[in-house]
Amino acid sequence: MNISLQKSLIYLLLVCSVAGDAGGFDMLNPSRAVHDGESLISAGGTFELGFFSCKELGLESLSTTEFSGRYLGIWFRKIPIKTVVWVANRSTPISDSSGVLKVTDQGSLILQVGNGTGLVVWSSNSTATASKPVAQLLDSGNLVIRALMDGNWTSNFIWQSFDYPFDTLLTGMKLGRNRTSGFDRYLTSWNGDPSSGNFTLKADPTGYPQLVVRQGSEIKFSSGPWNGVRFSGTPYLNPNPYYQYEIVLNDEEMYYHYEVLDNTLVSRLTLSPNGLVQRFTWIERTQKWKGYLSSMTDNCDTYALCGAHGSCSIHESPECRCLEGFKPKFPEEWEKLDWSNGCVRRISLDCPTDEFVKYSGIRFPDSSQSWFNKTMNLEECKACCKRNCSCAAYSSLDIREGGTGCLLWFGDLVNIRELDLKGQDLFIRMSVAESAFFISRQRRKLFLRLGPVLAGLFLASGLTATATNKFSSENKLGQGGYGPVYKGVLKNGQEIAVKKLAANSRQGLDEFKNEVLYIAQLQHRNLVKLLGCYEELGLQLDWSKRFHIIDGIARGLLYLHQDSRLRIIHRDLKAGNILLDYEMNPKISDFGLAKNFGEDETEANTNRVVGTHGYISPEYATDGTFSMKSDVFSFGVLTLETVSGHRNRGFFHPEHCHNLSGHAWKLFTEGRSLELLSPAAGNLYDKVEVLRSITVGLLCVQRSPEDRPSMSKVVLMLESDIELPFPGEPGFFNERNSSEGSSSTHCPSTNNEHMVTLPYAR
Ligand SMILES: *[C@@H]1O[C@H](CO)[C@@H](O)[C@H](O)[C@H]1NC(C)=O
Ligand SMILES: *[C@@H]1O[C@H](CO)[C@@H](O)[C@H](O)[C@H]1NC(C)=O
Ligand SMILES: *[C@@H]1O[C@H](CO)[C@@H](O)[C@H](O)[C@H]1NC(C)=O
Ligand SMILES: *[C@@H]1O[C@H](CO)[C@@H](O)[C@H](O)[C@H]1NC(C)=O
Ligand SMILES: *[C@@H]1O[C@H](CO)[C@@H](O)[C@H](O)[C@H]1NC(C)=O
Ligand SMILES: *[C@@H]1O[C@H](CO)[C@@H](O)[C@H](O)[C@H]1NC(C)=O
Ligand SMILES: *[C@@H]1O[C@H](CO)[C@@H](O)[C@H](O)[C@H]1NC(C)=O
Ligand SMILES: *[C@@H]1O[C@H](CO)[C@@H](O)[C@H](O)[C@H]1NC(C)=O
Ligand SMILES: *[C@@H]1O[C@H](CO)[C@@H](O)[C@H](O)[C@H]1NC(C)=O
Ligand SMILES: CC(=O)N[C@H]1CO[C@H](CO)[C@@H](O)[C@@H]1O
Repeated sequence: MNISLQKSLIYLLLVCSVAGDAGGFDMLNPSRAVHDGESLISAGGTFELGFFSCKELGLESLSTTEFSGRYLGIWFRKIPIKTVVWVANRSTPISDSSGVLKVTDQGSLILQVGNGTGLVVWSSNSTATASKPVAQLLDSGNLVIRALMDGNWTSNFIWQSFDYPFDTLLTGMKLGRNRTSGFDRYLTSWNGDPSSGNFTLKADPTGYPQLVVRQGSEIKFSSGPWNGVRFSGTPYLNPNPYYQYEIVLNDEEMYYHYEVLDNTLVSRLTLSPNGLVQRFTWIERTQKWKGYLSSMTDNCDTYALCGAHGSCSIHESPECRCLEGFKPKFPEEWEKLDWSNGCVRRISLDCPTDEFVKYSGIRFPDSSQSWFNKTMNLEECKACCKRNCSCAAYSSLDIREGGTGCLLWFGDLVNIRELDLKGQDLFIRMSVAESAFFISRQRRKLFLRLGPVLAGLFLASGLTATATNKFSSENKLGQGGYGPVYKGVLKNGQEIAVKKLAANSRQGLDEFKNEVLYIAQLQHRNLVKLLGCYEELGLQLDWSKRFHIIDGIARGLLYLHQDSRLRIIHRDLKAGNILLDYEMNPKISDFGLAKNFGEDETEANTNRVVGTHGYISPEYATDGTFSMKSDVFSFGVLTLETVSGHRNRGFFHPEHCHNLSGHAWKLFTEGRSLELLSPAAGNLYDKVEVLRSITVGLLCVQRSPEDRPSMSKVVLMLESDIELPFPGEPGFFNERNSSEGSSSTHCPSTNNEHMVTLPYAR
């Protein structure tokens, strides 16, 4: 009895001395197990492996049974707050202290109850290829199994706990996958106790690598793609002297890892029970873990808070806006702060002609639907994106060395936020029309004039190519900065110069468009006049946009005539005075000639007729009498122009010499009104709407002012289905008795002074 007591005393002392000695017991072999109450300690004394219960972890929210269940785990040995970094049987705690960890002869670690005789609650399921397996707890916190081969340790581990992470990533662990086998290492949150919670942190294998937190299958956080220095959405994670981190991406593997540079620093990255990715460092002085950073710094870190094509900014309230060039998909929802359905394009894409617009200082969109190439440069990248109509955006892959590689996004762009830093630029696909609004961001209020827009369409429908004889070399006038300039002749004899942007002139495109916009804006007799912009600015004005413009002008005019406190007659309504904003909303401008009317005044007289040919009513031109009905006349002309895409003045038809209004009336009386519609308006149009618009246009250009409707009637006729009167002959309608089929030269030519002018010169 005395002897056995002494024996157990010695045994206890041994255990104690081993536990107290940092250099001690770090290995297991088939003949040496770890019982509950014993532990393995890594050689440098940094980590300890043993049994624990939640009671020891200072967790508060647990039931008593969970409190007392025993787990096999690894924790920081030198840190007084027990911080577990790995657990073997996280979902099956042992109810008593009979657990034993053993290495089998086959090289597998097993955790067995009943003091090594009962149920195996956990197994590493590994098998050694060589004899004499041992398990060792390394100073990195990695529990490994190795085998002895000819007296030497095999260099490869048969198994390692680092391959089966818990909720903590330590230096040297890999978060990611083997691309050959698909074997994935990721973090799973605690669930209050060590059993698996609902959150995972994975290196996303689809597209270009990013870190993604999911709750179940739903994404909660995305770091944004790796950019060679950091993740796009973590601008605060700059290179620092404490630790280095990177994404490793090669044919074999894709993973995130980090290394602590100062080995006196104790640091860990964890996925918290509520799904936050947090880095902690141990502060010796305060004896506490200090949160170094977290995946959630503010609301904008909530995944896809603003929906597709939305952008989050913490400097705005509310946080969400649509990216420039986009508008809320469901404005009412958006107003009520429900941003989940995101934003859609203001002007839809038209793939082969699309352009790209640069967005700076933003977190890149989720890259799960992306494609990358490490060697392409940015130009090749753009070309690649442009070729594939489903490519939504592109950027450099790696921001170092001025940017290398290529990253392409497909599908919706989600999870964009504004960042307070310069850096990566994202180039988003935009229709040419939309991109025009980005050309000079400093000129925020940029409007297009209806005239050039219509003219652009007019030319885009093939006229330029024929006018220049398909850009033949004998018509080449010279070589401009952006490409060749050709001489052309329009069918009415008008000579024009056509600047063709060379396909390979990538650098000039912005300047070219800028010039086009400038000329479109600045119309002065001494400046080169823009006749149209062939294809490059081929704004697609479909029928619904045309009707939107007609109706908008009608409402604007109604406001001037009736709704505003002063009755105003514009007197110079024409396409050149209609400004279009980015949504093609028309705005009547240039009130230089406008005149106020008193309540009872309906008509006035002037000695000097001002205004623009083609839009002036007969009574104003001949008698100098103007009234609201003269504006109505001009509106009628505008309507016919918008429908047809032709200007009234200088209108040419091979078969007759009517003006546009005459031509429209002719078609109307022959029941062929739909032929007036511009082919550029597309095939999808509301026939009734087109016919009503043409009829309203004709009613407005009638010779006698009394026959023309008021603007309130016009709005009513456009917007309702009331019966329309039959329009009479348009003012100035005169068939100059030319014989049918005569050539254009027989038609009296229009004034030459405006020859090389914008079709809608002011
Ligand atoms: C557990 O097993 C070991 C031998 O493997 C033995 O020495 C020890 O006494 C046993 N303990 C209990 C409580 O049965
Ligand atoms: C080991 O294999 C068994 C049986 O296939 C399985 O139930 C158990 O989950 C595996 N253990 C681990 C840690 O993979
Ligand atoms: C074992 O290690 C010794 C000494 O490093 C070396 O000479 C020997 O070649 C090794 N044996 C094997 C099989 O690697
Ligand atoms: C990836 O998996 C394959 C197949 O299982 C294996 O041969 C290879 O060694 C693994 N690569 C790494 C880096 O672990
Ligand atoms: C995990 O998700 C399930 C179902 O989605 C839910 O019932 C459960 O409460 C969640 N658990 C936690 C810890 O959030
Ligand atoms: C990446 O781009 C380079 C250069 O354009 C090309 O040679 C290479 O084939 C591309 N690689 C892939 C995987 O597409
Ligand atoms: C465009 O890219 C997507 C994604 O890489 C691909 O599936 C599709 O086939 C490509 N389309 C064309 C026309 O190249
Ligand atoms: C129609 O043509 C005549 C003759 O060229 C012209 O005087 C008149 O202004 C034109 N009508 C309109 C509405 O422009
Ligand atoms: C056309 O000519 C005929 C006679 O040839 C004449 O009666 C008619 O008035 C002319 N029409 C116009 C609009 O001048
Ligand atoms: C037998 C059993 O349920 N073992 C579980 C122990 O915990 C691990 C997770 O760490 C599970 O994968 C095992 O299934």
